[in-house]
Amino acid sequence: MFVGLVGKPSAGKSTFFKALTLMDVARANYPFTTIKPNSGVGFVKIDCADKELGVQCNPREGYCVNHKRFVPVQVLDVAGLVPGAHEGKGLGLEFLNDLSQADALIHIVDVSGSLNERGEPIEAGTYDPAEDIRFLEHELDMWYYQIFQKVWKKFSTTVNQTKENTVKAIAKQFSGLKVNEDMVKEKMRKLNLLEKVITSWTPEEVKALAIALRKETKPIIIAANKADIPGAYEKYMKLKAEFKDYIIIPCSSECELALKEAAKSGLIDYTPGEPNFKILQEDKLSEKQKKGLDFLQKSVLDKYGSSGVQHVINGAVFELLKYVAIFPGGVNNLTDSHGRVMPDCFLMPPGTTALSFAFHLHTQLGEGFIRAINVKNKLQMKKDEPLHHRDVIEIVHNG
Ligand SMILES: Nc1nc2c(ncn2[C@@H]2O[C@H](COP(=O)(O)OP(=O)(O)O)[C@@H](O)[C@H]2O)c(=O)[nH]1
Ligand SMILES: [Mg+2]
Repeated sequence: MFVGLVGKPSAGKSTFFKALTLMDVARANYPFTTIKPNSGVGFVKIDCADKELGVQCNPREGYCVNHKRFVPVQVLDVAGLVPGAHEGKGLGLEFLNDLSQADALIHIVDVSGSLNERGEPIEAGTYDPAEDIRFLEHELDMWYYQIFQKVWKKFSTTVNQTKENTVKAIAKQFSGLKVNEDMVKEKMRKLNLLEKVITSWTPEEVKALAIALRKETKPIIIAANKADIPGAYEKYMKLKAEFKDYIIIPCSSECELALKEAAKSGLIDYTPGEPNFKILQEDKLSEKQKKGLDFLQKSVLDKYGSSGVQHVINGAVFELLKYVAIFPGGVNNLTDSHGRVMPDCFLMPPGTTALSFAFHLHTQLGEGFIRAINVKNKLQMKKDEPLHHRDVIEIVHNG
């Protein structure tokens, strides 16, 4: 799974990315396998299941503090998108194509209203951030439509001639955008296209399908960033009232970054997503640093409950995508062959069953599946039973 950061220039994408992916190497385990400079690893935060089982886990990837487990998620920082991006404005098409395989998008919005739609500074508070939400969605919709349009004539003719199943053919053709058969079928049904010969679809019908599939495959959560700036709170509240169906979370990337950096250098003790931090080395802080920390506590943490960055990534994975975190484990043994206690935690899509989880762990576990056991209550599970968030699952298998 990977999550893309989008937004206009200077909205704070790179600051958010840095705040999210900055790692306290003393704490986190993660193999550094960065392929691109703008791709990194952030962490979702969950209540670790180790507490209920009376153990202290030892994660192979990520970390666990006070039974709060931080599970890795791949994140991509995409360069700024401006109106007209889908037509190639500001290298927009290149940047959009980087997002093809993303499962969800975090839209970083400058909620203080100090930038115009191209990301240029203007008088603070004079820009309505609602405009950004509208224009970005339009660019994403048009990007999909254009990908469809480009191939449609040739593609639909071929499908018609070869009498290929339309749903299957569309899913295959656009699988690079994470489109699958179930989605295509559902959207075609809603648009009354299931019975219609593909070569007779109108451009409006092709467009409607492209947009419906965009919404499904690139869902968006809004990070109302720069919430620390005076006047931002009121703008955030207004945005929330206007976009009731959206998940909008106030955040200050700058605050999160400052706290993580202070924690990394040992000045404070701070766990991401918490409403407080503790000063560890008072004598090493300058007056300016003390004032800065005090400002962050009062104008961000006390006001919003946290810096919001952790809340945003958790929101993307658990609220927007409705993923569940699953721990493999044994009723009689929670330790792997290297002595690690509950080493793994997997983020799985909604609808994951005991059997599909077994296949995810290893083909052999899926093929040799006998039964699954819920380790928390020791009850046996049916193979097609859906798993729940924070379940600990033992797979009993042959071979
Ligand atoms: N006050 C404030 N400034 C921020 C915040 N996040 C980013 N910025 C500032 O906004 C400017 C643009 O940030 P950057 O991350 O480079 O934006 P990008 O172009 O979207 O990647 C920089 O000067 C940041 O320091 C925030 O949460 N609060
Ligand atoms: Mg940037």
